[in-house]
Amino acid sequence: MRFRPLLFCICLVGCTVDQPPLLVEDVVLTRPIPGVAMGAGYFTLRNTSNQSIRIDRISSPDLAAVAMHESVLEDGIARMYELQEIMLLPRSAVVFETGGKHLMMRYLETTPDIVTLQFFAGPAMLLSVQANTRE
Ligand SMILES: [Cu+2]
Repeated sequence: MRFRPLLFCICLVGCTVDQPPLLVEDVVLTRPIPGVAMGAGYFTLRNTSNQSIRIDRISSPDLAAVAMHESVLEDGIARMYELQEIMLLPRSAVVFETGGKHLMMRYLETTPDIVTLQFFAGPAMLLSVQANTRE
């Protein structure tokens, strides 16, 4: 019982010193377009480690469905493809932005003000972030 506060302090120090290898920055989640209940997600994913990171699924408990897409121009026509995975090379970043890679988000009946996004590599959740939805 006497040693518990000390152990707690050690844990706190350890947690703050360790920088997570995967970061997400500048998250923008658009609210649903009327009639289709779809929104888009944009952000920068940053791998701060010396190893590659593969993300094969992004999910959310606050949304009906989430998919990773990429927009491409083919013969002047914009098309979207679903991405099966995102590979982040060591110490690199991948940007999800308008006209490129993006998240397609299918909303539930009510639009949440805050959405949690969970990034997975197989069964392992690498990162969980919360962001506000906006027009
Ligand atoms: Cu899309």
